[in-house]
Amino acid sequence: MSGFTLSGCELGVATAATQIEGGAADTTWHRWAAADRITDHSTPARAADHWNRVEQDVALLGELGVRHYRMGLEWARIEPLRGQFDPAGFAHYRDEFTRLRDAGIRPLVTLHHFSEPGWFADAGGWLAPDAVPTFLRFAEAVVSEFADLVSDWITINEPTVYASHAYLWGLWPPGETSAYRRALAVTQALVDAHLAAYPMIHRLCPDAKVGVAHHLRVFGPRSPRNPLHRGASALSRYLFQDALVEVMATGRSRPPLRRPKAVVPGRYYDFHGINYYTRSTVAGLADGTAANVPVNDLGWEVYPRGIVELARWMHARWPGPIWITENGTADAADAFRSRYVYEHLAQIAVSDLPIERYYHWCFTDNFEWAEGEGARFGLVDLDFGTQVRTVRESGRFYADIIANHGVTDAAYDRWVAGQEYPTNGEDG
Ligand code: IFM
Repeated sequence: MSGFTLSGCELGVATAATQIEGGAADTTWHRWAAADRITDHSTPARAADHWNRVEQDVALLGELGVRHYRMGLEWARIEPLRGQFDPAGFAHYRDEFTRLRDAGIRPLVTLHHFSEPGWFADAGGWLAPDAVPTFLRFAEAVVSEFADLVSDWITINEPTVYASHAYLWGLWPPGETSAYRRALAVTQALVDAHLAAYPMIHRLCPDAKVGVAHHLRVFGPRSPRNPLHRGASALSRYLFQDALVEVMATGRSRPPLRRPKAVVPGRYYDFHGINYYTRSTVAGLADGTAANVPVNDLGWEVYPRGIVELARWMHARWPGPIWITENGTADAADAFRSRYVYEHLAQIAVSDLPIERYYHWCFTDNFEWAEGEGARFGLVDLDFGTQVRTVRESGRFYADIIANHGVTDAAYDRWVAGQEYPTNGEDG
């Protein structure tokens, strides 16, 4: 297969507020950077300075022909002090949504994407007894304010990634390690937040489409014949995603997660958001990567079939539209991103699943959390020092796919044919 048509799947790009906006705000991540916890000592105060460049970035989205844009709202900019909402924060995002709408670009808005106001963290973060109502008050204020401009909402981004990085691996604020009970309690709070936000958003915005953006991986045993590896792989998958997806989609308990008392089991999604990047090869409790496989700059295996394997798993259990809310790769040299895009979209093109949208991560290079500025996920190259944006060849390829509703043979020859992935060698 070289060229293909994508029918029924619309293409967009994704971002998150803390990763692109820049500027001063009292968020958990600005504090984390101030404590020098970012690998390359960078800070979200720089990022892509999007806060001051909305006009320029919306124009760039338009140049690329993008019609769907996933973005986040920085909670600390809207509610800088507990219970005190800032009209300037609302006005800024209203201006951004209006510009997007005027340019014919439909926003998909994430309410929680790894970052919270400092005051929320000071009160105990998601472990505080009133964390969920506090988040819901913010969510209600936002949805009421923007219901005329936004109808596509993501409540929570990647709950298990958030809980594990922050409470098990010590990599993200508050930096706890092996705090299993607290990781579980935080995950439960995020579940509760979604299950309460879902009906609330529909009450405020009857035409809304609401879902969670789940980080899903393919899990496989390092040695398929080793029963310990098989068991560890199944357990990892269950704990990382199976139980979580079930509870958030249906409101039913699935140990170790439970249904909140006030929740009636039912359907708590209008679409399934899947953030898909890689496959994990499991030999014990820690995550791993197979040997001699294609990998990106961060060592993540490139495994295109996984995007549809996971969508199929999800749709079979909880039927409904699938939105690939993130898919992309760290490739500073732009040496294999076009092939990555091509191979993942090719899987979607031949599948019989209702994959309605695909948002490429990321629009521009950005602040990649604990990795800082080094991991380059952008279709658009960003010079962080000068803030000059330069569309990469992969960005031109993506624009061509949007324009042609698929990959033409000419585009394949121009952007994909000559690209190969690096491999990771024997050690995995
Ligand atoms: O940058 C992140 C994003 O915030 C959540 N999903 C994975 C991306 C790449 O690591």
